[in-house]
Amino acid sequence: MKIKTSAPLRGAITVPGDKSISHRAVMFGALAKGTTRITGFLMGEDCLSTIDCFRKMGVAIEVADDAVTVHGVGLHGLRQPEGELYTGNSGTTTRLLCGILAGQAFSCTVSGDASIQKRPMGRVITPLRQMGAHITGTQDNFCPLTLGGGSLHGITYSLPVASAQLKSAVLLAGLYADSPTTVIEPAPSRDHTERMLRDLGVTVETNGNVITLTPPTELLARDVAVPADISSAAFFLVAGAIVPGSALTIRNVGINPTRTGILDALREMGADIEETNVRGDAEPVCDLIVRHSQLHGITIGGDIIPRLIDELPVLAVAAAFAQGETVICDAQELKVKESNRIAAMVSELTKAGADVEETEDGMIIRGGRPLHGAQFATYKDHRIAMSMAVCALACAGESEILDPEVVAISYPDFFDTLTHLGG
Ligand code: SPQ
Repeated sequence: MKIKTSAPLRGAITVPGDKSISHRAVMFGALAKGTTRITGFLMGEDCLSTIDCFRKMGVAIEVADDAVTVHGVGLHGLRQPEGELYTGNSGTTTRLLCGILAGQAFSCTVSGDASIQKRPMGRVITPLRQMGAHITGTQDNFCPLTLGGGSLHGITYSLPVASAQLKSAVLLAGLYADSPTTVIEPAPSRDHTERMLRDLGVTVETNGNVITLTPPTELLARDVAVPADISSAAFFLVAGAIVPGSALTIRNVGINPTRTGILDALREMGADIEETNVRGDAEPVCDLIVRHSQLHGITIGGDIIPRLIDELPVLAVAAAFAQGETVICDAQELKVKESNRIAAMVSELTKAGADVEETEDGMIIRGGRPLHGAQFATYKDHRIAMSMAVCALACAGESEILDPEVVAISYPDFFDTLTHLGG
């Protein structure tokens, strides 16, 4: 995919549905009693992997345009799949499934693509075993994982990393335990699991960083309207901020406070971002308006990291066009995503002429140099591909994004939207 220096980005766009919420809507709908109609569903490869896994466990799921209907089988209605459950490239599917499978009466095997087979699963194996689950995995840390049915008991577990997937895996196993389950987070991570389970009638109490789930007798199905994904909106927020003359509206974006670190960081860098038409309750949404402005460097670290973890690659792009130094720290988790996102961004931004240094837990970007187009690798990682495409818009000359099709994981129409905007 070739990308040239962009004219100003103007107009209004809608980005696809939230990936985290789409996965959970299918999973929880499958475990509920009754029918769940999901609108705004993300038809990306990751969420389709989730649908596929639950179909293999006997759940009837209909897909039409951006609506999905899940015919719930109840908490104890899943059936043993024939063969392995294949989770593709999706860490969320893999880890949340582990929590659910830990509580089933049957055993089955879960695995995914080459990237998934390298991502750490020991973090979910440890607490699920403490709850009584039988799990084996390659080197006790990697897929394929085989999970056998066991009777589970509630635990109190301090998460070693701020991870919504780990938190969710433990809470989902807690649905099947004989007593309440408590997780303690080092810093708040996205809380869609807690909000959505509450909506289905489960008692989930949050007190600061301590979350306790009381095992329910059943989940009651409720329709879900999925907001647009702020992680996908992030690419256009940065594009609008760095391409001179831009003024862009992004409609109906989810602004759950555990996801809005990107807005806080960009504003601290001097970005002009307006939130209008704020609405919704369980998952608040708004329209975002971004206008070009001169950015400056900041330090991004500490508790904000889990609130913008997936946006750090594109924030690194913003930093390369900002005046002064940006330090990204406390972000070791970036090394165990779909790719090592620290190494990937340092290498690709360097190709464009940026001054970037890799550190133990992040990177230092000395911004403000004029950048030039180059041939950018994606490491088969959707967020690296889209981040470098945004970078290319503000580079002098032409760039090429190799393996552009990887965007289908979370944003199949990304390049169409970019082209439509004149990028
Ligand atoms: O699902 P997957 O592959 O892990 O996707 C990513 C992404 O960039 O889309 C991470 F690579 O998002 C995760 C996110 O980083 C989605 C997620 C969730 O829905 O619970 C939580 C975060 O991961 P973690 O490991 O911090 O819990």
